[in-house]
Amino acid sequence: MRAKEAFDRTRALLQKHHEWFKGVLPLIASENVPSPAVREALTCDFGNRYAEGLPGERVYAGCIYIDQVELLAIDLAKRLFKAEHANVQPISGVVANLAMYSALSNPGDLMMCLAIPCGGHISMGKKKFGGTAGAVHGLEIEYLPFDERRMNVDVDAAAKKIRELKPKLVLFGGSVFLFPHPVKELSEVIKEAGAYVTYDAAHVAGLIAGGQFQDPLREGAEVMTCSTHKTLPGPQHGMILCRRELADAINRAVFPGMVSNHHLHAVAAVAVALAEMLEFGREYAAQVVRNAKALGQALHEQGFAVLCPEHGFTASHQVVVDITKYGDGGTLEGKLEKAGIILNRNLLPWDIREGRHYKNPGGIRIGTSEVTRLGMKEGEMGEIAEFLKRVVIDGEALERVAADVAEFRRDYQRVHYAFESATQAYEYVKIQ
Ligand code: DSN
Repeated sequence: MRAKEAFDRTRALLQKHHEWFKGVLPLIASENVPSPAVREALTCDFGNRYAEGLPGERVYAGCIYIDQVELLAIDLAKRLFKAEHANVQPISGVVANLAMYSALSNPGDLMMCLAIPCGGHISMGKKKFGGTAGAVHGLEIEYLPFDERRMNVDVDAAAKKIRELKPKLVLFGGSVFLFPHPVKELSEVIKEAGAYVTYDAAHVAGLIAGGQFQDPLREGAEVMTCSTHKTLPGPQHGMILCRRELADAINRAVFPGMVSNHHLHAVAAVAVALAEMLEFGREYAAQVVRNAKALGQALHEQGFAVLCPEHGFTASHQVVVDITKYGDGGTLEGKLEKAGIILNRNLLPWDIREGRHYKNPGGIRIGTSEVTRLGMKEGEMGEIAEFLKRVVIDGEALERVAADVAEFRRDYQRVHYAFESATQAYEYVKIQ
């Protein structure tokens, strides 16, 4: 392909993606749609600059406004999460975790966290699986015992294992995260064992900020890492909140440890998103959780095996469905995509034991953050459950469902819970 052709094709594909997303149901639990103001910040000139170091101590000129914006982002993060210290420089949640590992531990130390089939994230993984903690920082990993029926850490078994193994770090949180983790219940045990209490809030940061989930920093967590684009509806970026005494170690681990350029346009977008969360976060996060509970109930009534029915399905933005009666998560994910329903396959805690694999696992994971941002409420969750049933249970023609999904989506084109909505949620922005 000639250069100009490739140029035109790339730009056309970007526009096609935007058109496509106007007519689908975005249900991936780790994604969200940012406000137009966040998108505007992402296109600003900060993205072409360098600002190594902390505000006021840069080793580059040209940072007058960049410094002020980063200080605003830090201040907003501290206020929103009631944290003693915030570092807004990690460029992703994985980088935030890696910086935390590097600040608090040495290669060869032991960390306890969730196994990936139980909701752990790849950044917590063992070396033999290529996970960041093991393969990049050289941590030994032991799993926190997990109660599969409750989809949560088994407190008694975990306390016993922590006392026995005396890890250097215990990390709560993960990518399948239905219920608050027992930070309060285990903090003392962890500290007595000589370990740091840490918490990966990538998935639930927006719910924490909105006061609708647990509050890990008040429950004993000493460090909380997160990405800024899941329930927290900002740009793709990362952040670390921690106790004052750990601030220097965290700052040094981030720079010069992990980043040179910390994506200054994303820091600006984080500041905008955090300001919007201060204003609208409580209302938004409450609706996200109400929607997830309503979606769990509606799917259950449609005949789906939604996990944890006896616990109200969820207390977060996610529901997880055991889909094995109808096929595997990988195949169904593909079918649903053709019907305009975008979600992802997910391992269930018992999948590996039962011979399933991460590519074709037994579960699907569904998130309600993005559809909530588009203005959907409990009633619309019933309609989403019906669309899923038409594809998965009834086996209806995918094109027919896709057309109905697109029709349904016509009324949900603007981002809510934001200061202004000058453009539509998925409008392609041209600046040339
Ligand atoms: N693995 C991603 C997810 O939860 O979808 C997050 O990095």
